[in-house]
Amino acid sequence: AILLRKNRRDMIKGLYVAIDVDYLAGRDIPRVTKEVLEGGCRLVQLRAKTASARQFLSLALSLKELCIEYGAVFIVNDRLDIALACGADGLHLGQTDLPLSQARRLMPAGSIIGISADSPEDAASAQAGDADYVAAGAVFPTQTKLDVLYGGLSGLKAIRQVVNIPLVAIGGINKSNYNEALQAGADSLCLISAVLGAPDIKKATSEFMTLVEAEKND
Ligand code: TZP
Ligand code: MG
Repeated sequence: AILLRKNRRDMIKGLYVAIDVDYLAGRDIPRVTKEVLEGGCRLVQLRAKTASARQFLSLALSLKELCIEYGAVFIVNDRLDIALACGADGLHLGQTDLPLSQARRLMPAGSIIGISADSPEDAASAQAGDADYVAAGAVFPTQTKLDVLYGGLSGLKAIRQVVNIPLVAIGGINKSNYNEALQAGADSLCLISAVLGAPDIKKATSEFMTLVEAEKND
């Protein structure tokens, strides 16, 4: 699980796809993940809000295996126990999940820990607490997470002002607006529906990879 390849913060850039088990209800999750990896994404999160621990772990083990095969970073959402049990590269926590300090203490050295920030204050304290990245959203209106706070592009910019660790933009990002999130200072774009809702997931992933790459070389 320990990432020796390079600085763990350098891996939080470009396309980040969250494999949302509820969004994908009934679909073959490892198969969908393989398409995302085939499309070139190298940063993957597993979100399973309603799965049992057993179901979550079983999926996490499969996805971790696939990510190893493709050289991708694998992050588990919410659950430190599942992250540890599957040997994930990292853990993503929200403001009501385990505190960052406890997660840092319990995850293996070198693990990635990302924090969702609802405000510049949250973001600054995540950075002060040694988070590896901060996620800000929802940057655009989204149907995927109904209880999410809407920070908008202005919320993203306000958070960019106070942190220098990698910044992940999330929420409603698609082909027509991704550029605004990058312009606002996001290092990485975390997508669910724009990729997983596409008729051809591999193709949608590779198109986003191309867009994000092109932006970096500007
Ligand atoms: N957190 C903030 S918005 C969001 C999450 C998990 C949903 C993102 O999904 P989509 O489909 O990319 O808007
Ligand atoms: Mg959470």
